[in-house]
Amino acid sequence: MPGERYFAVRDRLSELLNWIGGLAGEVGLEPEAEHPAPVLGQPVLVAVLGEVNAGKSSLINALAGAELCPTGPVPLTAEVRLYRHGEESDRPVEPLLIECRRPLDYLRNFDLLDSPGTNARNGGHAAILEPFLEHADIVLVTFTAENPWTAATWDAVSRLSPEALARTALVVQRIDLKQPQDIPIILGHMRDLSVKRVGHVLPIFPLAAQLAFEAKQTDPVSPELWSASRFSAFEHFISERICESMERRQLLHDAWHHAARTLRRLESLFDVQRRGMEDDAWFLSGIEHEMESLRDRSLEAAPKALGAALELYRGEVDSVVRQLRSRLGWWRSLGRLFTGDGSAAEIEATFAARMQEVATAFGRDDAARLVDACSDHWESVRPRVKERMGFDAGACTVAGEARQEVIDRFVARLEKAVPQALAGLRVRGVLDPLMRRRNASLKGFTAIGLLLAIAAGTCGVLSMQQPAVVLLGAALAVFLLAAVIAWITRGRIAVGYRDRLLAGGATFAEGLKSDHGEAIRLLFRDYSSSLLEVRRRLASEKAALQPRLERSNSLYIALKSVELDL
Ligand SMILES: Nc1nc2c(ncn2[C@@H]2O[C@H](COP(=O)(O)OP(=O)(O)OP(=O)(O)O)[C@@H](O)[C@H]2O)c(=O)[nH]1
Ligand SMILES: [Mg+2]
Repeated sequence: MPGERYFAVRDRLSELLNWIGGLAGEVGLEPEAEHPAPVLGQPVLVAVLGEVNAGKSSLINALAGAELCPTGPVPLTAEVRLYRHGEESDRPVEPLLIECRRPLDYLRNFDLLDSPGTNARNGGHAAILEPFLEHADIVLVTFTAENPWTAATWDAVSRLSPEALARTALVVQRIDLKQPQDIPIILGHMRDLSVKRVGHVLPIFPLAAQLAFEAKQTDPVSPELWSASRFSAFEHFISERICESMERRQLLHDAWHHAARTLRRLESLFDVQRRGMEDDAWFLSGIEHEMESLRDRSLEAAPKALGAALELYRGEVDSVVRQLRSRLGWWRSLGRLFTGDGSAAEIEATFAARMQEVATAFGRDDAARLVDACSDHWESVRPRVKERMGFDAGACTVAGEARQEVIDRFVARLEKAVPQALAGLRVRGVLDPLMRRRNASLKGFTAIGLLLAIAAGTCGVLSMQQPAVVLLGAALAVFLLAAVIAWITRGRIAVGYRDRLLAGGATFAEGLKSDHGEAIRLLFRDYSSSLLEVRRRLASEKAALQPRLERSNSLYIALKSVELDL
């Protein structure tokens, strides 16, 4: 196909323009109104004119290598026919102008314009032809070897503008009908006429289009027919015209510069985006740092916060000791001498349960306080993210609906620490020996008192008045002594137990300390996941930018390689 070199560069360039346009569209790069993308796909227009029956349609068929136009010895082409690529159709555009679409590859690059003869009866087509001749890339004026001096065609050549003439070549058709020695004479004659009509010699090609057509139909192309058609020099001329056409070259240069400018704009856009992302990452790490320092401050304040747990602990100790005191009352103690005493275990169990409650209550308050601090901080983060990155960072992951769950997790973590903290107090089994000793002495006194009372009763029955009174007095004295001892030991046991428990307060708080710290860390880990959406966005922006940068780099390299072919 003539002009293959030009079409190859054009196609490569138009492919690159498409890719660059696609990338620009993807990243929302606005097209510059003052620099519209040049249209490269415009096919080369070859217009053919000449006398009726000169072989114009045959010339077009030979160029396309396909039977596009009807040909024959009688006048056949009655209107201007523009052959273009597309689904097969013949559409009258105006009277005497038909647009003929054919699905032929050759027509992707060439628009071929066939015309009725310059001397055809209906001369109306001349006006239709004129604008095409002015804009055609190549104008081919066809003569026959039998009669190359036809006046109507030479008149048409004379009427061409200087611009059109610069793109015009003369074709002497059916050269196969002439003897080789006649050809130089015909050409000489043509040259003289050209000088006479247009002031200079136009390019002249003697050829036999029908033979060229036939040669192209054979596979492989028949060298005898091809050489006899003398089409080779003619197609070479068309190629040169296309490749050297100033307009076409300018179009390629414009397209190349357009592509290069769009790539430069893309690169600077990517550069701005990259720097924006770096700033965003810096901004994000600033917020992470704020979260970490809030966590560290909370960890530093943790011992002070545990002071509140200590207060609760003391309150609970007082209440447990009160319960112990009431259990050690005289009558209740006396009653248990006969039923058995499980008070020590019960009090210890109560104490353990109360400590669990202490941990729960403290955990709830402390977690609520920390969640509020996080929530306040997040409310200061959200507008900053919106302003800097242009989207809403969403809700705080430890506040709102998640609040209760976060508090429960915090509390559960502290509650888990209670058995360990209690074990550290070493108060288990402390009460039991004291209670046993007290009960044993109370039992002894009660037994002696009862024996004395029984003896007094016996003496009374035996009418031994005096000893009965003495024994009863002794029994009462023993009971009184037992009551005094019960009262004293109750106070001692209660005070001793209280002191022991109070002394363990710090140990209890210490036992909670590491789990409390861990609970704070976990709460802040949950809080830091509030930034997940922001991190995800930034990561996806980065991930999208990298392949775009690579695409733009490879497009730049491809564009550079096309520059060498321009
Ligand atoms: N010997 C010979 N005959 C040719 C050649 N090319 C065309 N012809 C014949 O010339 C006659 C006219 O050819 P067309 O291509 O129809 O000519 P045209 O200029 O399109 O004719 P109109 O459309 O009627 O004006 C036909 O009979 C062709 O067979 C050629 O290279 N050699
Ligand atoms: Mg014709």
